[in-house]
Amino acid sequence: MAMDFNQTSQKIHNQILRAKEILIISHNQPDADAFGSMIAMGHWLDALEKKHHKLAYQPLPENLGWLTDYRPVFIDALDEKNKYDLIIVLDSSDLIRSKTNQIISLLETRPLIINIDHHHANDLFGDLNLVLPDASSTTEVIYRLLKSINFSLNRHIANALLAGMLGDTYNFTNANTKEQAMIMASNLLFFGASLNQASDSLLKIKSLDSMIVWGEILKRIKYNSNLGIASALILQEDIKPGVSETEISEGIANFLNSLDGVKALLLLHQQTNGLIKGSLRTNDDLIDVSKLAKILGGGGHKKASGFTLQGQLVQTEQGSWKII
Ligand SMILES: [Mn+2]
Repeated sequence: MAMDFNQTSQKIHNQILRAKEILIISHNQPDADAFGSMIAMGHWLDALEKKHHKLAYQPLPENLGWLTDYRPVFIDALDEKNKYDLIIVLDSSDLIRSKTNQIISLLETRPLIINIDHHHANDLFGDLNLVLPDASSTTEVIYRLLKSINFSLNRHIANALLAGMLGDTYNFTNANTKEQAMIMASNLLFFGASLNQASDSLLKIKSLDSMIVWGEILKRIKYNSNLGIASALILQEDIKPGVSETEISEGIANFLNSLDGVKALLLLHQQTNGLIKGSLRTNDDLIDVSKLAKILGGGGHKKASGFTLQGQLVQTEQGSWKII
């Protein structure tokens, strides 16, 4: 490894100690790893008595409400009055997905940028880059960082780290689940994290309405047995009030990926704004779905990636679907 992990961790620690005001950012449409990373980082900065804000694109979803404590600022609240001298970007492979470029342009002086991530396509945009493509999640990278500088975890940090890792490993079931992730999980339990609460909050279907939505989507699944590819669609009319679309689409993508015989999964999700969000998943060691996502203008991990297309999903007379 070109990067010396302990040395970079030490440098990050030093820069944080030196900073006066810190902004924590993660990507748009945050998942459990993004939220867990921001929350864990916030607790660490609290322990160091460092003034900081977490920038939010979305409020914490209800199912993660048990994690303490998020207290974000929203992007419209930022202006040139903010004097951040350090930005920590989490779980984002570039500065665009986290909108960091946009935020920097609002500030008078360019702050130092720390990049902590596990995407193999991370373009190392930071002044300091702590990127571990073999880590299950960004919370695992943060866990290793805190361990390397001998920071003693508390229950709140342990819970946030566990939630992120369980989210990205889909409860220890996908290809991200390596020995290191299991060791980390058992250590987090030792520090007081609740495995029950974390896995319940990430996996259980929350309501009868959600279950009915799942039913509609599952009816339309197509499976190509020659290629081992399953595909599914989420239409706007599937979504009932009070049901979280992100939760549904993530849940469906992960669920279908664990189906026997499915080598790869394509999920197309019609959005209200004329866009179609695509998700790709695989558990096959030989398949890298991020290559296809990249061709379609998206990105992500080898095992889980996504892309966005302009268009509308419509059913043909033969019953199949096309994008117009
Ligand atoms: Mn992640």
